[in-house]
Amino acid sequence: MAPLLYSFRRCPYAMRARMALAAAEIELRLREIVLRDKPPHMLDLSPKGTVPVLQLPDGTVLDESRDVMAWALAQADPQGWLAHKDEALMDAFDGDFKHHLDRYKYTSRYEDADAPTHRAMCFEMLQKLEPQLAEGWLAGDKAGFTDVALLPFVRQFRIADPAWFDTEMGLPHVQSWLKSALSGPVVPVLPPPSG
Ligand SMILES: N[C@@H](CCC(=O)N[C@@H](CS)C(=O)NCC(=O)O)C(=O)O
Repeated sequence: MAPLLYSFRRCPYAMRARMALAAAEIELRLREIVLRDKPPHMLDLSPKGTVPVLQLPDGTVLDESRDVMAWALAQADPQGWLAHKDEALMDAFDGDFKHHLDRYKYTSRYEDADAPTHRAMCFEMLQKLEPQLAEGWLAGDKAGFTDVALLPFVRQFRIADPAWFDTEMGLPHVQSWLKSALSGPVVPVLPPPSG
């Protein structure tokens, strides 16, 4: 039986998992969920209640997106993504960047959040990536694990204010990095920019 993936279409963690699973050409049983109505079976597998959750045929459950990516690419890594895996950078984006991104994008959900301040914090982190992206991807001219892990968050950052991102932000390497990922074919195509 094929592995079972619980996913939420717009979740950046689920996106990175889906991209690695697609790159590895893993056949899946895909269950897209709604976060406010989580399937009991998903919660049985992983009571913490976050997506993605992958159940392997032997019953093993992976409920951290980077573990799902690593498992998928251990099965097949035709594009050599495992050659570049920067844990510290991924920690920074899963932590600080995501923290500020949520407060920039969903400001009204947070008391005292100030969108320009949180955008500036995200911008600072992207500014540090700009020189590293001169050849197209974080580790040179080929995409890697870290690119795939970070890009869904950068996609969301753009969606919060596409006009600002496209015309005022600057950072041309960051912009073309996201464009390459959105258009494929190096990275399996991210969903269209709709939220
Ligand atoms: N560290 C987890 C984070 C996953 C996560 O936080 N996913 C969000 C959706 S983007 C979630 O499921 N949140 C639960 C909820 O909103 O109820 C991972 O990397 O898989």
